[in-house]
Amino acid sequence: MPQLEVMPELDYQSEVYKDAYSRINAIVIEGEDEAFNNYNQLAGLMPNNAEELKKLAKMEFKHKKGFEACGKNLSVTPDIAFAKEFFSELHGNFQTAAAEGKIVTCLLIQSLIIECFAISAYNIYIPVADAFARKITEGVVKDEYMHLNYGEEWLKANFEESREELEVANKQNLPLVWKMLNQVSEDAKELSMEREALVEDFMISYGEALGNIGFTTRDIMRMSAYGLAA
Ligand code: Y39
Ligand code: FE
Ligand code: FE
Ligand code: FE
Repeated sequence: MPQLEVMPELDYQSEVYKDAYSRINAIVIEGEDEAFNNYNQLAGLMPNNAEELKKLAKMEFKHKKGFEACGKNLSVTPDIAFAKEFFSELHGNFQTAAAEGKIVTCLLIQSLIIECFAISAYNIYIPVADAFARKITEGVVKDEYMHLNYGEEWLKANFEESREELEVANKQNLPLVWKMLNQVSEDAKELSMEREALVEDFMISYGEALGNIGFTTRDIMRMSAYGLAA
């Protein structure tokens, strides 16, 4: 990864670092809050899986608390208004799908796209985080792999009847990820998180997930191409 090459010492107390952190930390806190709400909403849509989904929601709530502590530890006030705007389109798409009872679309948005986004961001953040945040993020990322696995398993078990909806939902939502990454890449860079490393890690996790649920390599290539233009 490019970020493992020699880089200038990070000053976690500098104004530039803290300014960037106020947005990245807010995105993570708001993202965890979205995830908490999304899994609780999915529990309502999937009564047979409600118990498990509520457990995932509880984990997301704990993550949110952990990242709030990371901001406090650096004396940073998270810019939550910025973060709400950042998630608004993805949030809207999830809400529309949930209102229509489209479980497959909701799972693709939360358990594949958002979880892969989280996994890539946390993996890239851990080596450059302050000691306090690193410990918290290491604990969180383990949970995110479980959440991704939950979505993969359900979609794999229901692959044939889900694939068409998955293709449509991918086409609609994957471009939003690139838009979001582009919006945040300058701030991420201030934290020593390189855009290319984030993209690479995301694509690996997302592509693997699509493969695990039953898509062919050819499908994955075609589906991954959406959004590259964004
Ligand atoms: O499932 C989860 O816990 C996901 C909500 C959390 C998403 C976190 C979003 C991270 C994006 C940060 C981008 C920084 C470069
Ligand atoms: Fe929400
Ligand atoms: Fe989480
Ligand atoms: Fe999660």
